[in-house]
Amino acid sequence: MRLEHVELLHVTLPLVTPFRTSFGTMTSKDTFLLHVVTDEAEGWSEFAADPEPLYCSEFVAGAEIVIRDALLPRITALPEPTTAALAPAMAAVKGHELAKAAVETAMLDAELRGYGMPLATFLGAVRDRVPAGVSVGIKDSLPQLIDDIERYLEEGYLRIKLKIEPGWDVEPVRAVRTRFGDALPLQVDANTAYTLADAAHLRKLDDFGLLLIEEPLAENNLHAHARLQRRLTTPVCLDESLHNAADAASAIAMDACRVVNIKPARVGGYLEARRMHDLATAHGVPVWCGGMLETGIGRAPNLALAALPGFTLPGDTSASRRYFAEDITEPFVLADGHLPVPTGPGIGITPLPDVLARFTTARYALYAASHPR
Ligand code: OSB
Ligand code: MG
Repeated sequence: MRLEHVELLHVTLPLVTPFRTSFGTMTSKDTFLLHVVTDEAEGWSEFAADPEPLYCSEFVAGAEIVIRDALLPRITALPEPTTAALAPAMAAVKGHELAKAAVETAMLDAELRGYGMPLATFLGAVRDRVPAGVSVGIKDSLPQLIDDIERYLEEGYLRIKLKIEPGWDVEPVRAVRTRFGDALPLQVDANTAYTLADAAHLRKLDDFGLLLIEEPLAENNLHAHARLQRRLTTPVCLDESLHNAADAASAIAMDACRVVNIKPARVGGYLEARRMHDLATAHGVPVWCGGMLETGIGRAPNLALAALPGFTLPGDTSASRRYFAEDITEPFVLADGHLPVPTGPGIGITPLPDVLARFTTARYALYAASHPR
């Protein structure tokens, strides 16, 4: 495989409803797509983070620079840029997992398209559809929260995740349990908003039979999460703190988490995501696929990953219309609470050219081989 061209496309898609978390409010998905052209096939990926480094330290403008100046030069120097060679070639660059994931995923898409192989087949998927959960942002009032959840449940979502923060935690959980009953699969995500001093307060959540509490404490503080887990019966799940499979191994060994959120972008791509899945599954730890409000380009490969056997909990892989009035790909539509795993080669989907053109705010070449075939 020879890399001929890499193009970056800035896209801005309005969200159907503002998404508020403990770290901020998003009203649009502002990011970039990578489009690679090789002598075998073309590939697409989406950078998962946002213009500001609020969820994680990476952000759109920084990722552009690191991809252009640090990652692509290491890849174009390879004699053969097969997907498996990319992470080792990029390893000298510290961190920047989300940027590395964008590079690796576009190349993986192109390589698999060259073989005519779907990503789900490559990863070892055992399902052709995956159960869908939905992540529900912080609202201005409890009635508004209940209304929104009612609508999602009518649409068929099989699991609800509530975003929480200090001042919006026990009461919303209680209101949801009171209205929808104890059988509703329910979990919460704090996005690092608490400290160990809140342990006694978070313990109140133990009364509500939650599937898990996601990333309650500071990013990367496995020790504090282990100490919290000792005081809770609710399983702790880590998101922000796990950057690779080795982090998950440490966290599991320390009992810092009993569930793992796998976001392929956060761990540097689908190859590492599969290793994290294998590691957790070998330890009997359930995993589920997180999301970053991706367009169809980011969602399609997440659905392939979520079809692996260890993904025993519904993920944040929701339908296109939960995020956007119009997606840049054919929309993913909920059927019986599930989304279909793409069956075409590679990630199984490409942007719709007309829609992509309307949502694209800038595009430029990041790399062009001097002597393309
Ligand atoms: O913490 O899981 C998170 C969205 C953006 C950034 C971080 C998170 C989220 C979500 C929504 O919870 C997941 C989704 O529906 O894509
Ligand atoms: Mg999270």
